[in-house]
Amino acid sequence: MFKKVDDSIRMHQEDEDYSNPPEEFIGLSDFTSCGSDQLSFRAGDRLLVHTKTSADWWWAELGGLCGYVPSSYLKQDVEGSYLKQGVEEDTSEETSEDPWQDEEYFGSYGTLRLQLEMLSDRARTETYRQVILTNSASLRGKVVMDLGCGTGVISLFCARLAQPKAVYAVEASSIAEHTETLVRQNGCEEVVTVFQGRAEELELPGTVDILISEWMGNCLLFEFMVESVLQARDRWLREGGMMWPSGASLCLVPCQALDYYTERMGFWEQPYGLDFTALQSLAQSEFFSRPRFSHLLQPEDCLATPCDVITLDMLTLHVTDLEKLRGQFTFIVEKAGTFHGFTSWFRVQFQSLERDKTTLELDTGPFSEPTHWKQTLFMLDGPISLLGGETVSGIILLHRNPVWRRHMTVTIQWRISSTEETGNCMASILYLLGVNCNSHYLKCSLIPISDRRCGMLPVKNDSLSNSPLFTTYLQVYPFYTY
Ligand code: GJV
Repeated sequence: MFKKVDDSIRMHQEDEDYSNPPEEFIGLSDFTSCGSDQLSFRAGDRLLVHTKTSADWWWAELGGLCGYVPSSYLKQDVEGSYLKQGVEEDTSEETSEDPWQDEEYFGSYGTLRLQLEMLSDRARTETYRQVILTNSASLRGKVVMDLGCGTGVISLFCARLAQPKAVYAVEASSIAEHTETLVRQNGCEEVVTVFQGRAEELELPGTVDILISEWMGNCLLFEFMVESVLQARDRWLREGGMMWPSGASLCLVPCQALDYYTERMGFWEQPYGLDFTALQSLAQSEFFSRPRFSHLLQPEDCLATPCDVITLDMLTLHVTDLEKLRGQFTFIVEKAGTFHGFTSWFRVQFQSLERDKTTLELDTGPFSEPTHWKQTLFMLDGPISLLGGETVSGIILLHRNPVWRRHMTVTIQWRISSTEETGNCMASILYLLGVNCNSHYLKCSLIPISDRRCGMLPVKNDSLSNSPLFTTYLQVYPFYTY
């Protein structure tokens, strides 16, 4: 049932004939090989693809060397082939596609559906209200920027609960047309100014003292709105100014997900007294190879104490840091249970403007009031029994998509160790934890757009050397929208 990815590739490769002429592709970003059968290349390199072995891995040549390369890292050399044919420079849709997908992105935020979802998330909205309320004295006379203000709720809290000098409410979607009206109807037009447009193109009268934004997506970073926030910070936040949130972290826990597992996998055991187990491997790849967004993890399904795997300081974080983020974890299993997967979520902190006051926090985890983000579940291929005292340790990698800038790939590489001989360490199955999530940035259902965005990213077996490692390969799934 568990198939080793690289073996299946190798088998295919042997069957291949080379009768088709190779196609030229260009590297979209650097790729470092993780084994002798892979080929490293740099962004901009021209590779000859001999065989499209699978959707994810292609057999290619560069500088006389051959090896497997991830297809998602390559783009067709449209320009080169056009020029070869003597056609003028390429202006096809292919190259004019927006890697930020702003039209779709801002289009979706122009609807009340998403605005309602965010506004009616009590834990979220109330945290921002509390931040402003508890800092109201220090906000007096300050200039605030509310980036991605939507309907303007945070700006209105500022104007109503504190006495800022000015609030710049910045919103790129068409909802901004209504925000102006709401500002007026709530009598805040003297203080709040709405700027309709992308924050990146904003022109302001001067710098701001506080930059407030609700930019967090699923697994903290999806949507990568954080890049807009960091750019606005570098351009408009005065020296010594405050960022809200001031800090953020991604949290992880190994967990049980018995109901979800039974619903999607167990079902095929004996529906209506029939044996449908032949569909189980299909079910597994269809249901478990992508993360499950909007999972509500029950506290009792946590197999260990959750931990922060990645933490970000919003004052010092650079846009370039977002390309690759890496975290480590060691979980000690607290009670025996079935390990079905990992669940992740985020926390953000709001440091007080006054030194001695406490930092407020929005925690979207299973031990806090549920939010509209809920949590994200990454299922294993199959359940594993764990005993109390065993450890689950490994690394998590967030790799931002080199082309589709609002997306990223999540890879979790892990192993189980125990003091006793439980057999877990000896398992020779290669688990494929398909945990990509080029996701769902619009907080909605998933439809693939194009195969071109599929791929696989191999992960190096670094940092974990002793016992057998459950190597995790990562499916880079198509991009989703609704
Ligand atoms: N400039 C202006 N408005 C923006 C920008 C930008 N660069 N990026 C996002 N928004 N927490 N993941 C707006 C977007 O239109 C929406 O109304 C809001 O910010 C997103 C807030 C929630 N998303 C999130």
